[in-house]
Amino acid sequence: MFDFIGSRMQKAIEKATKKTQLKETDILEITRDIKLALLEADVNLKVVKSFIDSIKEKVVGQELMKQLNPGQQMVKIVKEELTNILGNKVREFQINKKPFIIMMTGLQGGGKTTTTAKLAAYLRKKQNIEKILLVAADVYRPAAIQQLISLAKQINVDYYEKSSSQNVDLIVKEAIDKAYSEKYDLVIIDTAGRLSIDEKLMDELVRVKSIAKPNEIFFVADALSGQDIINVATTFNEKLKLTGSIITKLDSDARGGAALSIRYLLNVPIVFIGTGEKISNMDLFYPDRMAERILGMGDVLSLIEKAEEVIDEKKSKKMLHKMMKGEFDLDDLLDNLKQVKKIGSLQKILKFLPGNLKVDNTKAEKADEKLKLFEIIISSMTLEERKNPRLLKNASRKERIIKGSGRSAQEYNMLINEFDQMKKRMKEFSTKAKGGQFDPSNFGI
Ligand SMILES: Nc1nc2c(ncn2[C@@H]2O[C@H](COP(=O)(O)OP(=O)(O)O)[C@@H](O)[C@H]2O)c(=O)[nH]1
Ligand SMILES: [Mg+2]
Repeated sequence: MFDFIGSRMQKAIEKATKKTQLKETDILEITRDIKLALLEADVNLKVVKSFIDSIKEKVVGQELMKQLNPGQQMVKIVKEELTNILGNKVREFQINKKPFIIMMTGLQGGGKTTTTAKLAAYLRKKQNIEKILLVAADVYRPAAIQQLISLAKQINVDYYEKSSSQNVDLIVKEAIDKAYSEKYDLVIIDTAGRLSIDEKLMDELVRVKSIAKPNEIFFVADALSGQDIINVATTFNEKLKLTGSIITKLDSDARGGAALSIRYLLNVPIVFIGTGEKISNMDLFYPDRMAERILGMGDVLSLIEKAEEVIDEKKSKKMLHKMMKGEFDLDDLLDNLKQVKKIGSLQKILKFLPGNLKVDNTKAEKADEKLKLFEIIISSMTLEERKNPRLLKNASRKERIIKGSGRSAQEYNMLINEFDQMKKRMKEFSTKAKGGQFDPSNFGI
């Protein structure tokens, strides 16, 4: 699902993460790509506009261009804003009174009857709700009543139906009376839908609401719906005051954008999503997980968060200053190695990165081994030696460290050589910087 948004969105995101610097034109290009991806997915234009505006606002507000890893920061902003559009936090759903009454509404074929049964099974399992009554209030199509009965039997819950009558008001009233007198825990009313809104249907639903006094009124929206579903939902919301929506058929290759737009436009939270025809194919809706899925970011965000958690910002700034001044020593290197290790191996870090980044596993593995080796050797040095690498040329010190670390002279020399080269590169970098080719404030220093 969402593959269509996915591929385009992921390309935009990939573009962003690869940049070490973000220029204004980059931001325009990336937001344009995101905009196209959303419009292609049939997300409502108003929603897209507001989404793009809030991204731009944040990018400017956080002075992203001046930060370290601006591309990754941008990905983070996109994810946060998408999560916001989708409702931000998961909508808690708790059966807190008896009988708890849920009314299912929506157009015909959207998935009301199927979702009625799914909800019953879900709540029985997750919230230990035992005595459940499904009410067949879609009375105009005998097949619809039969469908509800057969689903109720399949999941082994009670149902209330009256095939002989088309008096919806009476059926609902009798069902609710039964629920109170027989102490049901949960009642779910499956109402009738039409192919489009009509006044008679709306009036009927308003009456059902006043008779049943439901605790929740869900609007069931098919992910396959086009933009028209927004008008339908608006009318349902005006007449019934919806408490939530359920988006069905998200397992299909539906675009989903229109149904998802309902959340933002009407401020009606998405509570559940349907992900298949089977009874168990229903999940609570998590805006953040959905955003991640749409962005196809894999675990990149958790990696960024982890890195933020682990890497002490003050420390890294101090380190950068030291590098610039040519004061970087082996103790600093050890510190750096430890920080990388806290996040995980280089291999793991590379794997976390999104897109089709080709990772040369043997290379990454070798690099990881080297990091480990360096850490071991540096750990065998005294603090004085780490701070003053010149001491390391001393033969007896060298011998002591090699013995203490259990590594070979070759490995020891490799570390010393690489460290020397590292320092040389830092010096070059720093000279360029002082020559005005590099402005440390671009790095937030
Ligand atoms: N793939 C898929 N099909 C679904 C889902 N929810 C419902 N359906 C199918 O959609 C069709 C219409 O569902 P139904 O519950 O009868 O809709 P109603 O007219 O609103 O009651 C049925 O064939 C269902 O099996 C879903 O989440 N995924
Ligand atoms: Mg039905």
